[in-house]
Amino acid sequence: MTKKVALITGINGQTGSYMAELLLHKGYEVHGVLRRSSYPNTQRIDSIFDPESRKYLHYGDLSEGIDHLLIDIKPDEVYNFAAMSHVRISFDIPVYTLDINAVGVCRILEGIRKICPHTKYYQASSSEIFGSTPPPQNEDSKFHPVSPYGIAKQAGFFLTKCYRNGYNIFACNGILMNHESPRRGVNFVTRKITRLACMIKLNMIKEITLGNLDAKRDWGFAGDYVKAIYLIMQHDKPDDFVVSTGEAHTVREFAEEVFKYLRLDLYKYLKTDDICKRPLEVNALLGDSTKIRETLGWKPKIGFKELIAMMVESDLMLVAEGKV
Ligand code: GDR
Repeated sequence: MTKKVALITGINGQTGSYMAELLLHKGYEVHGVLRRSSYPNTQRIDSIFDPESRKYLHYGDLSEGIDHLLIDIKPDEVYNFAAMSHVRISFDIPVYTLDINAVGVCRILEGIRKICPHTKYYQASSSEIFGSTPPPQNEDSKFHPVSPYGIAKQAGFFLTKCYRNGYNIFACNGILMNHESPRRGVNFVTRKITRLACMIKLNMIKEITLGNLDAKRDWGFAGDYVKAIYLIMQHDKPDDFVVSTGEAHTVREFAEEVFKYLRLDLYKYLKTDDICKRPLEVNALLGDSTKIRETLGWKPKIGFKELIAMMVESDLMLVAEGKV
């Protein structure tokens, strides 16, 4: 049997790297798109793509599109995780964010339409599109994005639907709530907290500065969420699904739990600064993922406390070894 071929944009990001591992495990030939950087940016995938298999990694950028790769690789499935993924930074660079997160989606979908219309497409949509809509949020909830990031992701969502309905392309949206792991980037709040708390524990720093402590998020494990994405792409029809744990906590609760795990008193070290806040905030995200649970039989395995334990244990090691 010939292997299925997958192309993952943003393969070196947190979710891209877990997706690559899952698809390799399932026997796919996995190709990835990365942006060129003068500093090594493949740490998350170095263990799965040895120097020999580097022929599966390709330089690319959604500002240009990936038509050359669609032509050369002819993927059965494209997973689009490439994005300017930081919500606060999207207020600093809104035009770039819209170009990559919205127009970039259109560039890929146009490529698929013209070059390989039978290729399936997964769009990493985001719960950020619910914005100010009160929780719980599901597929029928209104989209009220409040950040350039959320607005761009909403455009990506509707472009995906447009190409599905207008051109019969197997194009799906996964509307994922926040998903975390030991591989999370260090400027997202969960990893910022676990990393800095471990540095405090090891007497390397004396304080941690955060922004809005009252925001609520539905935090799941990225490793569980890529299994949901895989099921979405293997479903008998293209569709859109909310992926979430159904449990929300405040940033304060997350930080308290991390410090408790490390036997530290958070309030001896915590500072807040408006510089870590956004001009507009999404106050509360709590997903209702009944649709994917009932239609595709997905459910998350890792809960809130297990996720924290996993991230803290990993950061204790990395910080002690001077690797982060
Ligand atoms: P989010 O994740 O914006 O929800 O987007 P992030 O971890 O950045 O923020 C979560 C909440 O924490 C508050 N917060 C802080 N955030 C950061 N980054 N740094 C701080 O110091 C800090 N203090 C408080 C934020 O205000 C916010 O309320 C993530 C990204 O992965 C997106 O790409 C993805 O689409 C969504 O999750 C779902």
